[in-house]
Amino acid sequence: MTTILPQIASPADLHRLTDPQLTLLAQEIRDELVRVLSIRPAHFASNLGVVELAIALHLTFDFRRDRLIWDTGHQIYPHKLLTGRFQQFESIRTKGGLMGYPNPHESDYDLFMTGHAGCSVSCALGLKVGDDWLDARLKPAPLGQSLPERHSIAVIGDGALPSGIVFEALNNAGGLNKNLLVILNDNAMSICPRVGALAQCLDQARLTNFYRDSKKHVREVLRRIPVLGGMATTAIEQVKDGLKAFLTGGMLFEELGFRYIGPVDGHDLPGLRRWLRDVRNQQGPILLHVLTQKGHGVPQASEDPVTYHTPPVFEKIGPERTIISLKRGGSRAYTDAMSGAIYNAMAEDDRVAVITAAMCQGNKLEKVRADFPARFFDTGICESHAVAFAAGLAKAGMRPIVDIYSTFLQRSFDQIFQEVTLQNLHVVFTLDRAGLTGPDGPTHHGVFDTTYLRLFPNMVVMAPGDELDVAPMLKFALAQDGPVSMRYPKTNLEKVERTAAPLELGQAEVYEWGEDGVLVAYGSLFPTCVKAAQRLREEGLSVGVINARFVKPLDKNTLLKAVEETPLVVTVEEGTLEGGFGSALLEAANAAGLDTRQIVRLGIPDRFIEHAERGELLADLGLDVNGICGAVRRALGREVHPESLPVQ
Ligand SMILES: Cc1ncc(C[n+]2csc(CCOP(=O)(O)OP(=O)(O)O)c2C)c(N)n1
Repeated sequence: MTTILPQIASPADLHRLTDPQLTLLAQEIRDELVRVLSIRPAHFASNLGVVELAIALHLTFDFRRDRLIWDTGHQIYPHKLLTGRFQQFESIRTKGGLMGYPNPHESDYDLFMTGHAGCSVSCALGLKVGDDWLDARLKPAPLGQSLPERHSIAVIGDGALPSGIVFEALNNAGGLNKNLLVILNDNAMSICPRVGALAQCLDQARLTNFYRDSKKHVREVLRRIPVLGGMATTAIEQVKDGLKAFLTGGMLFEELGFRYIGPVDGHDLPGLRRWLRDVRNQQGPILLHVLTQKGHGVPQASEDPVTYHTPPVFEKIGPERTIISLKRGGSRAYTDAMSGAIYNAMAEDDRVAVITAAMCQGNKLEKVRADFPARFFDTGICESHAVAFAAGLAKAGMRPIVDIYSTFLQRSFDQIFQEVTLQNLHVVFTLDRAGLTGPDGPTHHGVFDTTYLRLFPNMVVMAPGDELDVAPMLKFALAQDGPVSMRYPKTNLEKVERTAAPLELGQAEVYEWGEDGVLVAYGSLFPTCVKAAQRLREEGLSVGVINARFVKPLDKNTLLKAVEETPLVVTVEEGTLEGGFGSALLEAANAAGLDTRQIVRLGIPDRFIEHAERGELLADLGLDVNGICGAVRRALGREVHPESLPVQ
């Protein structure tokens, strides 16, 4: 029975609760997470792990004034439940409902809309510097009184910690010597097991025996240090912290100018509150190392945090929150086709290597990792490094495939420019989740890549029209000389029955010509266009379909012929209209001196797209069969009465 959680309208209500009630509240939050996430796939294990931390933070600080940034934002559910959103929680990640990430439109307690990892320390530092400056400048304190300080806190996971930007921020913060609190939420996991040397450094603190021994050892050493008053006490405290950092793997942070405190137990609520009260009053940048367990409180989730990072819907039972079974879907997605193609390419050619930036599971590369461990590289959440590293591999003569989600590849824009395309190196980019990613929303939709990749000279930019194009396209990409990219959507595989034309550089595949117009699909919406053309034919309109395959180089012969010879050309893409495929055709037609008025572009408009199921979003944006047919009818002046339309 949930009794306490419904009474928490804001964090202020937490102060009325006794310690046992707070413990009960933590349980109720976990029960609510299990209840809602059993019917709706969402971030699960990460949220179960930060329940006590969220409660302790809201009890210690006042985030109406103080600042709190949850890095990435995927672990923000307990925070949402404590900041007045319990009643709407069931709507999370559905159209019109709560977002699965922080959202300032939902609550003043969410400062930034985020979903990409690594920026929390930078933002928290910026807030701290800005608040200090403006508070001092705009609100001079009356004589004898000082304004309470606004605290600024970043909570960052050990998976996000190795991102380059985090170290840029730590370095900056250590230099500025501001009162910034960074809480390292160390659950020993990214989505997959964490990787790299920093992981080993943090493991040092985790090794139970060592940790226990070192704590005993530290306590012993510290006990012998005499307690003095005033300045001397502070100096000795710092020596103590330094010693502890050395023994527990926190030296790195001390070197960067942070006072390292911890590791402390992230599930001991009273203990956590004591630590937070303590660090609240300290000066200078502090790193509080908190150990948590991903999936805490749900046995299956803590035993298998990879599966339970974002599990499919599941059945649950009883007070122990035992999960009976997961309901996995049977359909194959584009990601499966691509990871299979990557596997085959690696089996055929031992120069082929694959690089993922912490998304082995998302990219379904587990089998590749198991069978080709020497050519599988997980860089951690370090997309910029991943791309420059791939450039190095390519220069050495390897055939690197950079397998990164479209939205996350944005991090490496400059490395794509300088290290890859400027050098004309043969790096293959496979962009997963390109297009509308559904319930994750604006932070994760991969809608900009066509635009930002077609900017660069030397780059081949292409997209499979359907399942039949995926494997041949990867083969084709690996046979090229310079940089090549291909994008594919977050959806189940679709197939247009045909004998697919062989792939040739810069050549579109003409599926069928039409007298009244042609739909030119770039990528994922090719099967939808085929269905739309079919329906229009049933209405008496002869509309053809072209599977464009390439935006760069663009198939000018075929596409400009369509512009010249048919009354209407409709470009269809699951990407932004600004500088996308349709723009490329307009540019080419204009350069050829053609009349461009009969070109209609369908795609994502110039605004950020909210969260909802991909199908719902496509329909809202006129990118489903109805929407495409409607656009053709409108352009040809053949409006049909809505009642006469067949039901889709
Ligand atoms: C730039 C970027 N790359 C990849 C991701 C995908 N991603 C989301 S959460 C996550 C793991 C984060 O691990 P950690 O920070 O330790 O948090 P935990 O889930 O363990 O609490 C990853 C890789 C992302 N959100 N942003």
